[in-house]
Amino acid sequence: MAMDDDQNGAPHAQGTGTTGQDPRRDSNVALLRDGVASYLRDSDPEETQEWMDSLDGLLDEAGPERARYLVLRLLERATAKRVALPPLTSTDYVNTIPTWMEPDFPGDEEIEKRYRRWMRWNAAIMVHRAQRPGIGVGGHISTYASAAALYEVGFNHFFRGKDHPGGGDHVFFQGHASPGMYARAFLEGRLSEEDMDGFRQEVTHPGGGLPSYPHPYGMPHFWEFPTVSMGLGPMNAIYQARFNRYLHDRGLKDTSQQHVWAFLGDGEMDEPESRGLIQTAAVNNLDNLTFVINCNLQRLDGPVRGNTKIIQELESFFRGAGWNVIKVVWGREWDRLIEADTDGALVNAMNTVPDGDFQTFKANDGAYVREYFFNKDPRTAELVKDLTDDEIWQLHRGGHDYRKVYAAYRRAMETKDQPTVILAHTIKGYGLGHNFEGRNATHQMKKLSLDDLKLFRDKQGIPISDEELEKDPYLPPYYNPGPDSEEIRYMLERRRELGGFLPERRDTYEPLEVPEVDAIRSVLKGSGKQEVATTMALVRIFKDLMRDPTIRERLVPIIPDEARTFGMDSWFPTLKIYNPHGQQYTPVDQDLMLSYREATDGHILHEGINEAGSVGSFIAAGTSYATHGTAMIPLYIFYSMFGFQRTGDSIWAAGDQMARGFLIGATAGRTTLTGEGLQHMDGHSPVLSSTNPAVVSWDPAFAYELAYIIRDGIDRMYGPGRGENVIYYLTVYNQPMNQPARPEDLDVEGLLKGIYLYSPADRSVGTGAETAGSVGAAPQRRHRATILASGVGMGEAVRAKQILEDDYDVNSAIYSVTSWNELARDGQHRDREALRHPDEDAGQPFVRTALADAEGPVVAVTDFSVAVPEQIRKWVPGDYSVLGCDGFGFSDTREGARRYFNSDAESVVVAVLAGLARAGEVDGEVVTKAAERFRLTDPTAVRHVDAPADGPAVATTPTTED
Ligand SMILES: Cc1ncc(C[n+]2csc(CCOP(=O)(O)OP(=O)(O)O)c2C)c(N)n1
Ligand SMILES: [Mg+2]
Repeated sequence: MAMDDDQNGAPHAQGTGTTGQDPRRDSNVALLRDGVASYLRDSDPEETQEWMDSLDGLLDEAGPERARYLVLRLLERATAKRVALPPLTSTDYVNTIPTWMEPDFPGDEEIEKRYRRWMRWNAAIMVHRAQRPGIGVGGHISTYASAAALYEVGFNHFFRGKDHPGGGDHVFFQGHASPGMYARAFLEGRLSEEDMDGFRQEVTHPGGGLPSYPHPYGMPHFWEFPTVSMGLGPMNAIYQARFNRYLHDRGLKDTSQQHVWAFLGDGEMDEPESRGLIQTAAVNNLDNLTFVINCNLQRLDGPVRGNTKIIQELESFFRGAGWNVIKVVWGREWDRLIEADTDGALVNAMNTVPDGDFQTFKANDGAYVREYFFNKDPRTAELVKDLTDDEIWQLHRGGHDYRKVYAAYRRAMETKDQPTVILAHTIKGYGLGHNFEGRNATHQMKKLSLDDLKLFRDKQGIPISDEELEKDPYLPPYYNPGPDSEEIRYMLERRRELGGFLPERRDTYEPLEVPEVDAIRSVLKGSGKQEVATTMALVRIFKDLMRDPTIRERLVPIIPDEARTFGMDSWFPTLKIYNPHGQQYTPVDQDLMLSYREATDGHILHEGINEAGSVGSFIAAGTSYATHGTAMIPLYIFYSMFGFQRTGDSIWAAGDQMARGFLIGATAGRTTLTGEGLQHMDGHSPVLSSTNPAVVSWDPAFAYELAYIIRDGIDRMYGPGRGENVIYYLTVYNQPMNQPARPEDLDVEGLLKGIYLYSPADRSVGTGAETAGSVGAAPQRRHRATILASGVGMGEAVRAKQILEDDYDVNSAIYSVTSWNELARDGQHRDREALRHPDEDAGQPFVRTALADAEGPVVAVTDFSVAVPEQIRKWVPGDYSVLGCDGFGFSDTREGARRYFNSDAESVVVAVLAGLARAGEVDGEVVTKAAERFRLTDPTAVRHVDAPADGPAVATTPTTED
């Protein structure tokens, strides 16, 4: 297509270049540096041409390498002179910190090297011994072997322990490197040989064993952060660092000297969670965060990027996101060669060799490296002509060089306003000998042959004799010269100076006094004529609780861009949204009461559309009682469909880390969202939440139930004398309803255990606006039935009771089930106790006791899957049937959806009648007729039968749409 010069002519397009061609038609000119210059007006075309000509001349005379050098130097100079240039996202495959800028290494390298080798040995021997006959539980050797120097520089010179006056650092250890941390603790005297031999035998090893990976739950005074589910560590480290800032900015704790370190694998960086939130760290200027990525170029099966270069890829990625990137590619032995590489041939080779080849080099020998790396270019061959093959083999990678690693860490600590990532080039299986180093299978190798052991011992200089190794090749000895040796004394002194051992987890904090439930006035008295959904009630409850200054101070609302959906936007102007930069713009709604307010000391963590990061914040806040000794109460509210289903693994990690707090699955249920449809209709989150042992799930029907559950939850988590590691999951709905007042004779114990009698069979229950709750004695009927209901199922139960009473001669009792899951857990627990101690009375499951007086058939109704109430079947007396909502959700009215799933009042009525028929109390005909009357198979019938429509939405009704 011809270009219309008048309309599209680029303003800069003066001059015709050396070719005389119109530059607008020469893409090589117009798109110089990805279009960077294409929009600029050229104020002096002649001068421009002179510069261009000199570059062309240089290219002709000195070649592209020299031209490249000069252009890069110009860029460097321009940046130094504060000329605003777009950044380069990638640099040469060399160390970012030039040798001349390296600080002196402050430690004793020789001593540190000796005990680092002992750690490598002990870590590998621990795993090897765990493979002994009869145990065979394995472990990983090669990961730590490749990362030992990265950790040791940290342990000896950077990581601050819990006794450090600044409060101590938070270190996320790479999961599969755990043997190295145990090996260090062994040399430090924190673990015994016996402990080491208990690796991966947590319940069968006498006195308890060591967990495979960093699991705070399994080793609560050692591990602080669970990391082994790849991708969670990087993400959670970012949110830990941000939360540390949040605590500081809110004036709750001085965290200015607490650094967050995350040790990660290069393969791990493939996980979307590893990379997907790095912008958060840059946007928040988290210079209290350092990622150390161990780039051994391998993952489990083989190379991370065989054909290209993972370090270069990660450099561009992190730089692009605004991080400070430090590459530690080559050890000090290369310095001299790089210096001698005057024409850039060596750097060119480094730049162009793909990772797969670098891996292969290290699985061979010096001669191979000479042949396939240096000899590819006569200029690089020349560089090493005086080196022996052995000396070529001794050209180390940067991640194994203390000095280079130290320089990078120092720089990271000194960097301001940016998080730092250190990309350290290493060898997987380093130091383990030829059968391990760089081999594709090395990740999975758990055992060393006798020959491997001897070679490994020699390489690491371990003073253990051949005889000792030969004695029992399954049990080669550990090496520990004891606390009096020079090395161990040095090592302990380093830790003492840095504030104590790591990893270490502590959990001492000041408990919180929780206001009594009567402080939650607004919901206990019922909603009167107003219709209020439980989502809205929840917001009111927390508002009431926040009248208590401690609760207000400690509550951390976490919201992934749904505050308006849940009616929480009223918190914006009062609690404010946390932003380390405050609010530098004028909010568009500044004149409104509910203006969008950001502040440096804001309470709300507004995470954007980002459930994964929200759980990261939830974990950081919910473990603050341990990581900071400051109890905080995270309140993370989300679309229930995007909770457990989307971020279940993170919530699992929260349990492992013993987080405490509230997860609120809002707009819950499979029928309540009237129109939102398939991707929003959650019918199964309680099934998913039931699988997480840390999670206590609740499906309350009424606002007053919520008040009791939440108040007791805070007390269980942080109250004096309590301190349970529980995460509360509450499903709340957007369906407006009349909220009854707290019944006078409320069975609080039952409510908090999962079930209580809401409406006895001999009482009537109101369904209208003014009559919600019990309305007096019911007329005596011939039959009895029992209905169990939770959540919005309660509305259907109440309506069913009325129909049964009016039309079918049945008095029914309604039990409110606040937690099917807890009832089931209690039942399972008692059954198990009975199995284990047949001679003892394990007691009755609570649900069986609670239903001891239940009469007639029992029908359960829920807006969730049938599987939820089915959990308690075993302990429900008599005839039990369950109505729930299974299958995909869809968009339609609530009534239509409930008829479709058969979870509505009419379906409950028919289920009760069927139960009565099975008991011989009514004729089968009655059931058939009722089913016909209500047209149970026909969702369109709800338009014609007497289904109540929801009242008009009132001001307090949350919207149903995002
Ligand atoms: C989410 C997840 N997927 C898979 C694994 C299994 N796994 C454990 S280690 C590993 C390879 C790790 O490679 P890398 O991150 O490069 O670490 P390295 O051992 O090389 O340092 C894999 C796939 C896991 N732990 N977590
Ligand atoms: Mg790797």
